[in-house]
Amino acid sequence: MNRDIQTLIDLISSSSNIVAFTGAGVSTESGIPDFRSSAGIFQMDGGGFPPEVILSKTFFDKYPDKFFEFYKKFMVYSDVKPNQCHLALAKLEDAGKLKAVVTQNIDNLHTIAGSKNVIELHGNANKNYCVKCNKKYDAQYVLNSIAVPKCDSCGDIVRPDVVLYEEMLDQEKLYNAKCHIRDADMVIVIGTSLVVYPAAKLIKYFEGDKLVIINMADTPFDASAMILLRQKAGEVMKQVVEGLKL
Ligand code: CNA
Repeated sequence: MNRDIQTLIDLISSSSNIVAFTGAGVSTESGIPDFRSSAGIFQMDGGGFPPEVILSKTFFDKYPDKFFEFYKKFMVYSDVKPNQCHLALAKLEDAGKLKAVVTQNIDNLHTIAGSKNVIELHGNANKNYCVKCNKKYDAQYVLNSIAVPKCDSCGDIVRPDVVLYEEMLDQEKLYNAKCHIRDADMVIVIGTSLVVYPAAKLIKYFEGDKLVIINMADTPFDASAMILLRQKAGEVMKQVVEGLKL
C-alpha cells in the first residue's frame, strides 16, 4: 500500500463527519463513460452536434428525437452495478464515518450500493416524468420507447428528471449539500474534473483542511488538497476499506 493511501486511512480514522463529493469518474469502473476522459462522452459522435449542446434544454425542446437518440445511447444506464468505490462509501456511512454523498452523477449507483444520504445535484436518470401531467416513469420506459418517450395517459413527452445544460439546480439540494460540506471535518472528492458549476463551487464552502482528491486528471482545486491521489477510485477505496477493516 502506498504512503498516501495509508495517510488517507489515518485521516478517515480520525474523522467522524466526512462528506464524499463525487462525479462521473466514480462510475467509469462500472462501465459508464464520464464526460471528459479520452474515452468519455464528449469524444462520442453526436451526429454533428457537440454532446453539451445535445444535453441542453434548448436542444431538448427543439429536437427531442435527436436528444433521445443520444441520451438513450449514452446517458441511461441499465444493467450496471456499483463498483468498489460506491460500495466503500456505503460502508463508511454504515460505520458512522460518512454523513453524506454529494454527487453530480445521475446513474443511481450510490443508492444501489447502499448509501442512504445521497444528494443528487443533477437528478437521477431512473426518474422520469411527463412534462404535462407529471406521471412518473422509470428508465426502462424511456429505453423501451421508440424515438421520443410519450406519456401513456396524456400523450405528452416524458423527460428525465435530470438537470440539463441551461437549467437551474434544485436550490434546496444545493443548500443541503452546502451545509453538509461546510460542517464536515473531512471532504473526499472522487472522480470529478471539478469544472462543472455551480456544483464544483460547493468545495469552496469546506472550512477544514482535510481535503482529499482522488482523480485521474488535474482539477482546479488540486493545490488546496492535503492528499492528491492520481489512481483509480475503486482501487483506492478498496484498500481504504481493507485498511479500516470495514
Ligand atoms: P467529468 O468532467 O467527465 O470528469 C470525470 C473525472 O473523473 C475526470 O477528471 C477523469 O480523469 C476522472 N476519472 C475517470 N475515471 C476515474 C477513475 N476510475 N478513478 C478516478 N478518477 C477517474 O465528469 P464530472 O462528474 O466532473 O462532470 C459533471 C457532469 C458529468 C455531471 O453533470 C454528470 O451528470 C455528468 N455525467 C454523469 C455520469 C454518471 O452519472 N455516471 C456519466 C457521465 C457524465
